[in-house]
Amino acid sequence: MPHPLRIAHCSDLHLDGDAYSPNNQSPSVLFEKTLQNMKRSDPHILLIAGDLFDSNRANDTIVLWAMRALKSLPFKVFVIPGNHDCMQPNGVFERHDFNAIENVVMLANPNGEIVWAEDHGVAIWGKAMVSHTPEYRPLSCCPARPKGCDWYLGMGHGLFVGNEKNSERSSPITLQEVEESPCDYVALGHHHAAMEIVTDTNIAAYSGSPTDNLGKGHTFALVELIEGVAPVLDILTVE
Ligand SMILES: [Mn+2]
Repeated sequence: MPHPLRIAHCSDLHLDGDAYSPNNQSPSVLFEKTLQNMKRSDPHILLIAGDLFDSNRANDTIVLWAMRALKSLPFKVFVIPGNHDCMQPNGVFERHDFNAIENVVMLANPNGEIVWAEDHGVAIWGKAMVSHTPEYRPLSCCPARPKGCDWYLGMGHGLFVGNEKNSERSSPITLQEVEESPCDYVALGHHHAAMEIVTDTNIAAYSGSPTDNLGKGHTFALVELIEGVAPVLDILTVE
């Protein structure tokens, strides 16, 4: 029987951008607080579901600071790009190799890839966004559950469009795609307000942005997966 898995999940940090916070805390201060908060819950892994940076022009100072912050964490970190920091020539993730950080895995393949946190029996699937367009479908073509994993997680950065099948919005994510996902949990990013998408078959969530107070405030998600039980999802406010 697989052991329970505790996942920390955040997105939309926009570290090099202007804070969306009215009380003037910089994104990097809020990110640091978020990581401290997460550490208290002792997660097995952290998922960052896009827009760690606000722009592909993010300067070296902030990028190197973020790389050091991730490197210092006592757990493995999985990152996908978002629309603000998508895979572009000379973009932030081309200039800086996050996969060179021992405990960080950057999912940089536009066609999607499965990576592993072997210690915890976890397979993680996600795609790297190249362009934020209606044709780009963050959750399409997710492979079936790989053999040998205890837990299968998905990551995606895009706009939830519910039942709208032919949405003209960019990077759409439909309810059907969530329902049909083979993953035990799908970590989403792009909406800055936390949002839970619970279906009969599946659970996905936007964690909300720790650096924006839209919705429930500066939030991140903590998810507990336990065999035979529905995932336990908590949206937590950064203290
Ligand atoms: Mn976004």
